[in-house]
Amino acid sequence: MSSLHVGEDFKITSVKALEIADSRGRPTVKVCVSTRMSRDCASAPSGASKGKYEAVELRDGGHRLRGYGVKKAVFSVEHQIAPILIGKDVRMQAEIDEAMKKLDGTRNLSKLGANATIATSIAVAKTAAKSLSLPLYKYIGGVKPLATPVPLMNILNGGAHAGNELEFQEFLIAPVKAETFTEAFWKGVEVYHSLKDVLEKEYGRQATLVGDEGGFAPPLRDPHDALEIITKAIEDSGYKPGEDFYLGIDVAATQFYDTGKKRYRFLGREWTSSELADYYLELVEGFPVKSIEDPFYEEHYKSFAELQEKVRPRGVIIVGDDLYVTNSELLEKGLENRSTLGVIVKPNQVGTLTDTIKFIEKAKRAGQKIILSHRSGETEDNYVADLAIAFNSDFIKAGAPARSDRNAKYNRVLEIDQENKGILYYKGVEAYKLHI
Ligand code: 2PG
Ligand code: MG
Repeated sequence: MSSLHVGEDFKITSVKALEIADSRGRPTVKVCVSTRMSRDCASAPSGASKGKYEAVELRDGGHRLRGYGVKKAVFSVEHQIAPILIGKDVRMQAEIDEAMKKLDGTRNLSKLGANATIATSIAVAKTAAKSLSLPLYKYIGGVKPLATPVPLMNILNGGAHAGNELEFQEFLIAPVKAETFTEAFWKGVEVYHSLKDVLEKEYGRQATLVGDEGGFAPPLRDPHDALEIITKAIEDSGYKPGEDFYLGIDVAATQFYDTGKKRYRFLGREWTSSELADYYLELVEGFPVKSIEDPFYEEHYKSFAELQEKVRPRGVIIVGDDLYVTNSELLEKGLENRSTLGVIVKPNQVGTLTDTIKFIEKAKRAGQKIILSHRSGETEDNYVADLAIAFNSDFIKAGAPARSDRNAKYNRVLEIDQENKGILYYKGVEAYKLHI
């Protein structure tokens, strides 16, 4: 075959889009990219507690599907993006992503929709990987992948993800003591089931109903109670909290911040940020909580920094999610302020794979811990797992080890772990080791 023909094999021949349903029963965009030899697809997830500065998820509005339809985004893909991508080499990821951004022309991808661009961008990467007969993590990570991340499993749901009274959005367990990801994951599963038993015993069967991310959504209000019951579940499984398992919290504090009053509405009263900071200190003293995500309103870089400084001696990582929305410029601001020691990475917050990579590289250079994350509204797509491996990320956050939209991600890491037996080491406790 002449080299001309080889080039032809990598040319994009079609870009198709489809409206599919996500885990919350809301429409989302699926995109399939084809070359002469291969074809692969990706779909966009969707958040419930979205950051103010996230790239825009294009929704149709109007009456159909309560305004959540994504026909406009499907149109963007098929009639605006496809014409500029067809004929391009599918391996030219950066060029393709740049072309989509230029076509959109806005800072937040509000014309084409970040749901349209992220699904296209990831589908391009998957198709390129397939055309080279490589798994996605190897195509993106090259020979780099060395380790498996610690799963941050959200086993108790609150906030915007559940119908209970808990203001804090997520209570996470991290099985740090294990030889492999596989071993760690199954330890997490054991605790998930013990938690179900404890909840049923203490609050009745209703307490075992689950939230958007597959974690239980019991009728609790106070985060102390949530952490206590999780600690009990860990002990009931025969493990030691603080040794076998660390804990984490995603407060998603913007969700209960009153911007007019400049106060947090929490536990039935109004709180200042310094009162809330004291509350966090109590929690890290009372429980082996080693990560706190979005403890304050999404623009309060200084409050994040003050808390990070206070909890650092205990090895606690303050994590920016809504604070950064996977945006390199906002990360810069956080780095200047020393706001965090960890970042959440959600490709759909920024809209392209290339910008996601830029964000990860920048965060890594600055010594930040990397947490590849799903969204609360998910699909069966598992690309975040491949990204977590490709970038040697410290953690993967994909909800509870239950519901297939969540386990699609963990199962993919299990698969990669099995395929690379003895090659990928499990980060475990090392994931929490601070380098800055
Ligand atoms: C978060 C995420 C995922 P959402 O806040 O970290 O757990 O939630 O997708 O609703 O923003
Ligand atoms: Mg979050």
